[in-house]
Amino acid sequence: MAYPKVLTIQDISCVGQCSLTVALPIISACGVETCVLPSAVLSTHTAGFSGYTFRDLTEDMPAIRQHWVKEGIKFDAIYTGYLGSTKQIDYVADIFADTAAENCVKIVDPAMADNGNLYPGFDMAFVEAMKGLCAKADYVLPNLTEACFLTGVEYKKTYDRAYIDLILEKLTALGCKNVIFTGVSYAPGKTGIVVLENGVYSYYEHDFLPNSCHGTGDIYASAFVGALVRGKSAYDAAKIAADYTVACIEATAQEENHWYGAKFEPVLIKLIQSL
Ligand code: PXL
Repeated sequence: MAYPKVLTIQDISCVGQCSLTVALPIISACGVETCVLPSAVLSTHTAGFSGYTFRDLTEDMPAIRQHWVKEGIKFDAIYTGYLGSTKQIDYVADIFADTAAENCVKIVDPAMADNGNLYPGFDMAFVEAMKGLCAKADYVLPNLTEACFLTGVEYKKTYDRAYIDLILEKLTALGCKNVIFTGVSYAPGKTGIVVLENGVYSYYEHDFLPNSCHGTGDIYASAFVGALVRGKSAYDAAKIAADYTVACIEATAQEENHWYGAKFEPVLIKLIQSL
């Protein structure tokens, strides 16, 4: 892909350094044309702010898709993040079906949960619908909580390789083709990414940073998508995205007032140089 065209579908949280305000600059910085479909507009993200506004854009999605079909617009990659409603998942499936170029890579981040809990506003009906979308993707990028909700495996804070293998087996049974499993820790002070590609397991381990901040899942997924469409292997893209996310967290350390997101902009150059 000389100059790939990527579509990313997720919300705009106007303030909060997550979803589209992270995905658009990061994927663009990877040298890739980045098209967006906002699933909702919120005044802030929902993790830690209260009283945020939420404008659901579900009913705009079919007309947007139809216009793209009429214009003959196709995407080389489609990456979905936070989706605002169960119905949106059906509409995203229509977008997959109608706007994917030949060999389009579909990446689904089932952004719906963290730290053992669903985000506000999500329920098990959403989880059920998300299972179907994951089965349509080439790559899914769950964290441990999301993987547990998708598979019905109990969420645990301490675990071993057998526990992760069980989750991977169940994700594969759901129809997930390749899994980029984030935040998997096998040793104190360490965390990492499990990559299951074509049934082959690999693991990239790095230091665990205690000052983890909100929005790093979106930073990670965006950097992974950018690196993947730039031709990196899934493992290399997973590693590049992990190193970049660590740099973002380090750039945000010692900033008590910056709890709502990670300062990803000053270290974008590191991501660009790693491509
Ligand atoms: O980072 C995931 C995310 C995206 N969008 C919104 C969110 C969250 C996580 O809480 O609230 C609106």
